[in-house]
Amino acid sequence: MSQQDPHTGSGEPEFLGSALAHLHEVLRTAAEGASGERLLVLTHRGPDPDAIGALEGMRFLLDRSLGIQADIVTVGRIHRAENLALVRALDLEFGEYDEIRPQEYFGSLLVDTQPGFGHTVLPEELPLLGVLDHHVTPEGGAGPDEVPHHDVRLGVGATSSIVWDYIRESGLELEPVVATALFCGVRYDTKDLSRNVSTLDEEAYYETFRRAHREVLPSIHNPPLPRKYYAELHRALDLACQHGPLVLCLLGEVSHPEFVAEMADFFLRMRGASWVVVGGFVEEEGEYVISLRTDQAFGNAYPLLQRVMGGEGTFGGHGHIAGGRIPVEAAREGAVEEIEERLNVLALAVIGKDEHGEDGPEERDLI
Ligand SMILES: [Mn+2]
Repeated sequence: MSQQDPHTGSGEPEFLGSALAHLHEVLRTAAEGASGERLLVLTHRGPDPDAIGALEGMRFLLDRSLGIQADIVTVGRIHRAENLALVRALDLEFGEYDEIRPQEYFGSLLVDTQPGFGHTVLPEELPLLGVLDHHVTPEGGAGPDEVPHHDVRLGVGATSSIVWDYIRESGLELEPVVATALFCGVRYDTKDLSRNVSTLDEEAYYETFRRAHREVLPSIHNPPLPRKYYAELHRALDLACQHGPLVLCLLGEVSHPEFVAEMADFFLRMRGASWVVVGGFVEEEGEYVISLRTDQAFGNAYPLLQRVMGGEGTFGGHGHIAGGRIPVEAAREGAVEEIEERLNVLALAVIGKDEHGEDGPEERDLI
C-alpha cells in the first residue's frame, strides 16, 4: 500500500537527486544482464488523451535522452471520436498487447495508471520497473516498495504534465508531434486548466502549446461524430435523473467506456448539480464502467465513489474525477440491472434518500 493520503493529495514522491536520474538508473540496472533489450511501455485499456500524451512523451524521452528503445503497446480499441482524432491527426502508432513477445523486453513501465486497477493489464513475466501516474494507489496495488521507480503525484492534474517535467529536466527540445500529444493530455485531464490544476500543469500546458502543431488542434477538439453517438446521447438524456445535488444516469449497455466519462462531465454542468454518477455496461470488456465527477465546491471524488461502489469491483480517482469497474457475468440475465439497482441505492444513500429518492416527479424527469 502507498503511504499517500488520498484526501489531502500529499505524499509527493521523493527521489535522491532528480526523478530523471533515478528513472535512468533503475532502467539501466534492469537492462544489464537481462536477455531482452527493449522496454515495454503500457497504459490503461482504451487510452484517453492524457494516457496517449504520456506514452508519446515517454517514447521521446526514453529514446532521445536515455538511449532506450521502447515499444508502446495499448489494450482495447480507442472509440471516442476526439481520442481517435488525436491518434490520426498525429499519425501515432501503437503495438497491440496480444502480439507482444515478453522475452524481447527487460521490463515494463506504466503511465497514467497503476497495477491493481481493473482496466490495466501487465505481462506477469516482466518486472514492472516504473509507474508514472496521478491517481490514488488502489488497495492491493503496488507502492514505492514494490516498484523501483514509483512517481505518483496526486496533486498533479495530468500524467502528461509529469512526463513533461522529465523532458524539461532532460533539456531536450520538444518536437511538435510530441508537444501536441502532451498538450492534449494536459488540456483534457484538466479541462483547459479548469480543474485539478497544479503549477506544473500550467507550465506544461503553456510550454507544450507553444511547440504544438496548433493547426491540427481544432480537428482534434471537434471531430465529426458518428450517428450512433447521437442515439446514445438521446438515451442518456432520457435516463438521467436529478436528485438534489446529484445527477444519476445509469445507461444499461453502452458502446464504449469513454462515453460514460463524457456524460459525467456533461451532466455536471447542470445547474444545481454538485456531483454526478454515470454508469454503463461495456460488453466488449465484460465490465460495468462507472464515472463520478464533483464540482469545485463539493470535494474529492474518490471517497464518494468508494461509498457508491460499496466494496464491489475496482476504482481509482484524483481530485474531482473518479472511475470504477465491476466485472459482469454477461451470461447471467439481469446481472447489469442488479448492479444498477445497487448503485442507485448506494448513490442515493450518500445524500440520505431511499432508492426511490424523495424528489417529486417533476424533478425526477429532466427532459
Ligand atoms: Mn490522467
